Amino acid sequence: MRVDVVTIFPEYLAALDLSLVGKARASGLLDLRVHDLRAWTTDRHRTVDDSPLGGGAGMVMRPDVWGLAVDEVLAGAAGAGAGAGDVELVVPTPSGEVFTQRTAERLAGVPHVVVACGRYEGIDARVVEHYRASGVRVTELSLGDYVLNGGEVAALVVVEAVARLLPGVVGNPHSLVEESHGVAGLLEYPVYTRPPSWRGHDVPDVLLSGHHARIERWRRDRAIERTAERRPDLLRRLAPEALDRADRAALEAVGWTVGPDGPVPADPRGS
Ligand code: JBK
Repeated sequence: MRVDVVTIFPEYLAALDLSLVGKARASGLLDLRVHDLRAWTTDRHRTVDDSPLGGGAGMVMRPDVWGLAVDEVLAGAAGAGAGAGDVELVVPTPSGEVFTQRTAERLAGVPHVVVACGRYEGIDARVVEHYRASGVRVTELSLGDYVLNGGEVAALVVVEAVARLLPGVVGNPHSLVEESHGVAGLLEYPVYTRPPSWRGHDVPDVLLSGHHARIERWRRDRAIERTAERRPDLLRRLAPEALDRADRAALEAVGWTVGPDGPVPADPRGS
């Protein structure tokens, strides 16, 4: 898979030389290239922004500079054999759709991803409009409802989340299916290692019992409990068919019941 990141802070992406992503790059599974947007400026001051038309605070990134950059990055990969339908332009922005594990899974199947990192108040809206109109798939993504100074952190998040899904990047594919936000739609159960007693806190006995069916049940109960407490939004999305009798008992124990559309709080006055 090829990923191009365009930013005015290429050094920000240095973390992608490390760890699993660094290994994926070294082994050739991930062809990641980071570009300095200012390489496409044409003036002496290498200007990438201008004041917002219509007034208002801050600065907006210029469409002409972004157009030259994205054109060239798209052409570079097309020359390397990727077709126009194989590319997706990702633009991190607080007004984008929320980036989830489903987004990462989808992007892991795209041969070429270009991430355009905006700064200031964002990129002139015509850039997204132009590439969409020219047939490029464009996705505006948000990490969540908080303010960052630019898209670079989101680019790091997207590249890490996607790269670890590429075949051969994560050593044990089992660790890809059991984790939080996997197919089960539940948060992960709590995990423990040795020593079995630490500062007066003991590892739950069942985990030392060697009884695999009981361990599995205990873990699923804890996952249900945690999800109810921390992420009721995820719990509501579970399909009733996915919940067995023991799951329903675990839900009842934390004040939930299973309605025709899935789990809902048992107390009708509750949230
Ligand atoms: C935010 O992806 N984001 O969430 C993001 C990108 C650029 C600026 C931002 O404030 N939140």
